[in-house]
Amino acid sequence: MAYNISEKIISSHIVEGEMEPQNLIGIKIDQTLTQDATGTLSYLQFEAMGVPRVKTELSVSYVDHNTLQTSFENADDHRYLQSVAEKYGIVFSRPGNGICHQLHLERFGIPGKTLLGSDSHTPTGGGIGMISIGAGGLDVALAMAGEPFYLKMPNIVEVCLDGELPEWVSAKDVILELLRRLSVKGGVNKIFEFTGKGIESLSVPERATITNMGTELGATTSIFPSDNITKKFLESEGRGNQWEKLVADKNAEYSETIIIDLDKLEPMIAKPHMPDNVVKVSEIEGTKVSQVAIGSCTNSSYKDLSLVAQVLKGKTVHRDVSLVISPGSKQVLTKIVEDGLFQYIVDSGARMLECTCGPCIGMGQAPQSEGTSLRTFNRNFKGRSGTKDADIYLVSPEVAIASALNGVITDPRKLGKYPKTGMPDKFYINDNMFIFPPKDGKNVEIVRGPNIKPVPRNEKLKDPLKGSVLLKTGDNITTDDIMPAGAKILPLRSNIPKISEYTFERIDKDFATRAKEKGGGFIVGGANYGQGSSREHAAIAPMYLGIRAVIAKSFARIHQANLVNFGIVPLTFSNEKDYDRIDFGNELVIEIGDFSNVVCKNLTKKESYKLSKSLLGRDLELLKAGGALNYVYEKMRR
Ligand code: MIC
Ligand code: SF4
Repeated sequence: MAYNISEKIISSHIVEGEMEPQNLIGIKIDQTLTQDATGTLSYLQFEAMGVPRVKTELSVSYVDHNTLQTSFENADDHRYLQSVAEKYGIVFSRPGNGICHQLHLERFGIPGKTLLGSDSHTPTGGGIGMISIGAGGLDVALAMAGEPFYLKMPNIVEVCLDGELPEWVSAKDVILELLRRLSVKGGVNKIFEFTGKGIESLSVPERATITNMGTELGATTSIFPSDNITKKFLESEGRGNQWEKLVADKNAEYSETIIIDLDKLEPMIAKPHMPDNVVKVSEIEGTKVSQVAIGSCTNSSYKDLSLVAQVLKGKTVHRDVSLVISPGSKQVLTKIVEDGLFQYIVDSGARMLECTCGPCIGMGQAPQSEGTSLRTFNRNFKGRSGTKDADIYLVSPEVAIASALNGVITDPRKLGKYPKTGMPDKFYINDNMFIFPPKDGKNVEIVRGPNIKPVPRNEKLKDPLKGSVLLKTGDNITTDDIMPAGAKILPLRSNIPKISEYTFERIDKDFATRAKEKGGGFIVGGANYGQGSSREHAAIAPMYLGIRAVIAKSFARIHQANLVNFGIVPLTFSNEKDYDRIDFGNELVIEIGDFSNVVCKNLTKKESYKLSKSLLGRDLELLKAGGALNYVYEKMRR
């Protein structure tokens, strides 16, 4: 049997089900990662499982999101995470060390392994040839407890990169082009596997830029082969012995093939407020810019920053632009210092930030009112930057830096000679910001700050479900819409009763109050409901407010799994036109039965609709139990 790369890794990790497209499969997880904003809940749930030590080959707990520390909560969370890591055998990455995905590539990613992370951009690891998938914190906790990870076997799509990227055009433009073609829904239940001559000119961090933003396509994950370029990267990290060749078999099959001719690609830009609102930079050149932000898990590698520094050499940032730069890791920062490149950045007037997510998650650097911010990040959802009326554009480092110098959106090809960039043969390696766990953590005491509250649980599924429509939304609602992030709300991630007050805050200020007054109810959504972040909070908070079901045209993968995990029933319309018939405030009764014939009676309008479920066998068990927590505790107790 000829296998592609994804099939090779999945078949060597499958523990349940058949590797047939759209089948439920369970796979063994070799490595996990968490970050602080989702990690606290993940570990609270892990603790409750009563497993003395993680059962994975490697689990890493990174602190990179909530580092602003405007009050005690974040620092308390960091302490909690550090103590949990020590107790249960998890590597702890201290704040300041870098962004989880960049660090994982540098220090821990291994071709051919599986990685599950409580962050939607975990597919960054596909750049080094891993099957790396984003999931809710509970699924990651289960993987740490040695349970398989369950998913629908995706269709494997080949993306063949022909030719070579022209100067001033880079990996970011490849993924923006894919987003332009396929949209933010285009990758649901798919794995994008990259092939072709074009991949030979892409270094591991460039590949990772592409797989990172496969998440914006809604993909399960994306992956590159493990070849000589991967080998060189691992060698530069002093990990050459962990390299293994991993390429698709000659006659491997794919569900479809997409071809991108790199030679013909131009600098691209995603306009406000969606990552798929992509046009050529040349089409909107000249728009005034007030902020440029370079960094995030998409574009903060040594390759990115060395380009930026060389362009900045001897120049000054435009007087009307604030340029902020956050390196992806301490290693990247050290390397640009060592090469003398840091000096060019500082001289230019750029503002250096710490090696964290920072502005990407709205932790500082909100743009000015009605500002225009160009960012090398992966998401430009309305309001995510912290300024509601700002326009956020997503670009490559090349476009970002050209625009920062000119004060207007600029096609970087106008800058002239392309600086020599590339990856070094050797990085300076200093793992002093990782704390490796002791052999035995039995006596470690877990430190819990006052803001850390137990994770609430749902009740068993009631049938029929009764209540009113508390909110009706359009298409592509993001988890940032459901549960916003930013410097004010993120510190409440470990406190569900408190954070739930902000549910849907940006769309409907009164949602939480109304939900409480009504004792819960339903949400009606459009297509791709819950796209974006993996935050479980977008499911737990509505659950805490009494939401019993979400009826939508379709769901994003991770959010649907999170809804099931917390016992909120995700239902879709059998006939999409029924979406138009249900209105805000309508009283509904939903008869679930055995899930084979779900009927929604609209008492207000005296009509009924047929609903479907795109759920798999195991999901139904979880829903009946009132969520995965109940189900798992029940199972473990038995
Ligand atoms: C994001 O980019 O939205 C985040 C913050 O990294 C999230 C996780 C979170 O909400 O904590 C993600 O992408 O999963
Ligand atoms: Fe951090 Fe932004 Fe990457 Fe999310 S997308 S992990 S917030 S850098």
